[in-house]
Amino acid sequence: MLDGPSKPTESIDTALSKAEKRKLYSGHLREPLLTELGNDEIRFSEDAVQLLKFHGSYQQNHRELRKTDKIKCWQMMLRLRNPGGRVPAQLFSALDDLSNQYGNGTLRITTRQAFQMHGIPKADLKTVIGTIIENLGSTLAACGDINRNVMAPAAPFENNGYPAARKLADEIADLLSPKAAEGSYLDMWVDGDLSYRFKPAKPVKQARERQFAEGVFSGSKDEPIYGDTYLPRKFKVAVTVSGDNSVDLLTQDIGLVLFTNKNGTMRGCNVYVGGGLGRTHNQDDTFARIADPLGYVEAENIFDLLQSIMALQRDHGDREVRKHARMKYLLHKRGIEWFRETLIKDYFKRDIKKLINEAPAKLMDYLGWHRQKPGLWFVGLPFMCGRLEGDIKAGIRSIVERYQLEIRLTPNQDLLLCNIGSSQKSSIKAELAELGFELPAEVAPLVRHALACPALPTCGLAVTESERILPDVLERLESQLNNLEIKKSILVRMTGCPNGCARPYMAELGLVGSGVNQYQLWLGGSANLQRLARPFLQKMPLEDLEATIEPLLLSWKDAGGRRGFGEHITKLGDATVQEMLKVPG
Ligand code: SRM
Ligand code: SF4
Repeated sequence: MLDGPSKPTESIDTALSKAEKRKLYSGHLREPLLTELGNDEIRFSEDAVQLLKFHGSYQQNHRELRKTDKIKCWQMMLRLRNPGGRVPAQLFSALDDLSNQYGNGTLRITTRQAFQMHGIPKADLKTVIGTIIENLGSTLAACGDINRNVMAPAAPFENNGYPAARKLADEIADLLSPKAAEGSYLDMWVDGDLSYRFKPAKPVKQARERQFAEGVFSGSKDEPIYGDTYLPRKFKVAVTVSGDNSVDLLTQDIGLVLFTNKNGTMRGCNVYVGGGLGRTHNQDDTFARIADPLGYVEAENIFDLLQSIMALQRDHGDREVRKHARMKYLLHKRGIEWFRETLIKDYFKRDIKKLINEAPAKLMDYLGWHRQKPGLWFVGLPFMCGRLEGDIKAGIRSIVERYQLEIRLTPNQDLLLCNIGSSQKSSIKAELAELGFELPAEVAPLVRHALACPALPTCGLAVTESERILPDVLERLESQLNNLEIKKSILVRMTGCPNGCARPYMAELGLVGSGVNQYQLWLGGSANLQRLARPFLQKMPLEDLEATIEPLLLSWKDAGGRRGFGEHITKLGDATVQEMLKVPG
């Protein structure tokens, strides 16, 4: 057994919120979860549910099943952490089996490059998480008030800084991994088998030792960087290379753009802080926000910088009102100058340089065939809303197993098959064609970049549909564009509520659930994800979509040129757009 439950190091503070007390008195995310895991109840208590999130699982009450089956409706959603979206062949086979045997038979690629599975009964949770750990996977810190899955470009390119970005994402995942909670995690799911403990590389290990340094140290010997109450809220980091915005960099708590030396090692990073999208309808003090530029930091200081930023948010983030607890609200309230000064003075204790020039950002998706390096290929396969099921899931598994391929998941909810030898290429091509992936790069343009969150029936926060109706919405928009003879495409994203899981506020056309079959209409994001969209209608019935946007589409067409839809909206100006939106009466 590793790091048993220890007494909280902080004094008992009756002013602490319920959420904070739960963390503080849990023995590092252990109780009452561990006890309840062993009982025969079909569901966990609210206290256990909140801790369960840090272990990568959500308790869900299936929104349709609960009308007919009061027992089976209680099920667990499981989320893995796959830094940079990497899933080894062995893990994929295990996940496929687990989803078939214990889950609802599907696997779902998330917008942060991880796999989720749904429908797992409480009684099977230990078997499922234990099997994931035994097969090179982890669900630790996939959810909860802690650093989440670290994103990085999924493409396995061997040049242009991509290997360094992937390496940095892996290292950050280890760097910001909890210490004592890892003990609780292994105790709970693999009976304390320490052989599954994560093994950070030497530089990460050394940086973790600096978590005890003045400023960064939380005061808790058990959890030096997080402290016994962990972070005020979830925390998200992404890494990319200059010009590649596959990771939606500006929506992250910390976004890093990595630059390399001539030999391909990291030279340093441009750093952005304070992005985040979650909001609540009719509460203007909650909002989507894109990150501010913080500056450029040399490679040797990147780990310390990340630990410093996290410690600053740990100490200054709002722990009273969870709706205001993300780091973006700290940036909004105190400003980037205060943030930079406080960071340098109290935590980082070094200078931060000015940003260096970056190539123009592009939303990369890597669909189709690409040369990985001489003699090796990878192929990007499109998946609608990231859902793998039925024959396609079985077919992908068979290919992955027989050719021992590595999978990489993209933030666009697509899947890359990597490490394909030149001699294997034609047979894999033929097998993929049989599965229906004949020309994987030739996806209808609207479908190619569209995203939707799961929403109904699994998400407890969904107000209305998203994933289940996205195909229909795209078909309708496609035929409208065809009818209007518009040859260009639009970046469409949809969610079943304002939390923003499919990052709709960055889209050129965002649909955000605001009532049953009703959506807030967001317009004006950019195709390369550099600008926030703006809300124009609060409750647009979905059936009115085409009629509502038609005047805008026509004016876009009339304007001609190469300008994207989001760009056109911005050029028109909000007042004109508002006037042009035709609300069917
Ligand atoms: Fe999310 C909560 C699904 C990415 C913002 N998100 C949820 C929950 C767990 C619902 C709940 O709390 O009960 C959803 C589970 C639905 C289900 O049935 O599976 C859920 N979020 C997802 C996923 C699976 C959507 C997808 O289509 O892939 C994504 C999992 C990513 C991962 O692998 O870690 C997912 N969620 C995001 C993103 C996008 C991102 O991270 O790049 C955001 C917006 C960015 C951000 O964090 O600001 C996002 N999810 C939220 C929020 C609002 C957070 C906030 O700051 O207000 C919630 C609600 C909450 O935390 O209280 C939420
Ligand atoms: Fe659920 Fe809302 Fe996230 Fe969609 S955006 S998965 S409805 S929390």
